[in-house]
Amino acid sequence: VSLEDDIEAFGQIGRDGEGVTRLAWTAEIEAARAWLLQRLADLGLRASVDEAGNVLGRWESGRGTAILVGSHIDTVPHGGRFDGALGVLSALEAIRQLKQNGIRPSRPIWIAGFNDEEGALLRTSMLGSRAFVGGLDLADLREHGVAVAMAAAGFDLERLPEAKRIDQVGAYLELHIEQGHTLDERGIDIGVVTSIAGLVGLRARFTGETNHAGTTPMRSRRDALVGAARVVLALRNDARRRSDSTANVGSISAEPGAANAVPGRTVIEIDLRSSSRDHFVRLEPRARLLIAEIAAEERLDVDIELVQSKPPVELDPTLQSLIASAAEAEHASSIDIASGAGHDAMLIAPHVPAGMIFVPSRRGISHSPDEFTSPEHCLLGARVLARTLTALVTN
Ligand code: HGY
Ligand code: MN
Ligand code: MN
Repeated sequence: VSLEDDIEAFGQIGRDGEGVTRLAWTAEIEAARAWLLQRLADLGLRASVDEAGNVLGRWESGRGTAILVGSHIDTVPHGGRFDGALGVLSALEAIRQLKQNGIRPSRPIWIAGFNDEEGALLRTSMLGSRAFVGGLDLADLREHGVAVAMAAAGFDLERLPEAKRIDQVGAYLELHIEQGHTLDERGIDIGVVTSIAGLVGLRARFTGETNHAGTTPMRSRRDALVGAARVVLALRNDARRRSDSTANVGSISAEPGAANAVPGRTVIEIDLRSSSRDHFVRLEPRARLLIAEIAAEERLDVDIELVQSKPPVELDPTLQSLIASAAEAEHASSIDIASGAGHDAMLIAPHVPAGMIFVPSRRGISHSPDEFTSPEHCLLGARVLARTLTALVTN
């Protein structure tokens, strides 16, 4: 078995035309779990599924807390084959290399295939890693219909707190595709991740008045879609003022949804990010103010819901230098890099030292079927991961 074979095989699970769709609590993610359980067992690890649908593989060796290595097994709708998957499959490859090198780890090594990092089905992003660190708000999940989806997949929402196993972990490593263009453009092999941008998710519901498109005077309309459209542009313009921030409105719906009716109701979903801790805390209040101002000008009612808030995190400096040394030992070029994308490491880093390795994404494309990282870079990344892991378990 090679890493390339695993990428090919895993990419077939949930295959959706040219892309891949594996959403939490669906048959596709169940098939991904079954595949991964088998691969872990083949490697001689103790494989299990936890209460949050995460797959865990344990190499119980030595003593003390475990080094956890992994990423997520779910995807966005019609996503690529590498986001998340590569972190899990390269962890399998790293274990293979350690075993080939006859390493007897001085402490346990665990592999995690986290569930629902993308939160694409029910907007429950990083549910798996949140459960793993004990950071879930059950009341909030109960309200959002998560129990029904979980039950249909054979899981029990009330048991999610039992998935907390962070106390048995001493450090975390995650390899991931960069999902940006820096490494690819500059021809660099490996990114040593220094920090991950914080993100705020908001949902804004605008209510105006539905009426006839041809008879309602332009001046007296209360058009919810116009208000939302102005917000989209205002958020973009606001984010453009800073190099450390982004704003995205990735979903919009308008009702009644007819070309000849003034839209009385519109809902947008907003994703705001900043790598600056100072600016991060201002993201939500600034957006709320701007939305309220535009809604007032357009004579709309607006309701704003906070969907998620994850502060920026710094990754562990000691792990960063281990990763940089491992890259050097592999004769790979490397640079320090900040992550604009979110990762399970964000949830883990506040609890134990966490390190991330980036490999190049062709043309910086991700969350798309066109996501691609060359087999050479995938393998090089896995080798850097294996060396870093070796350094952590042979002292
Ligand atoms: O949106 C994110 O950055 C994460 O990968 N889900
Ligand atoms: Mn993603
Ligand atoms: Mn990811």
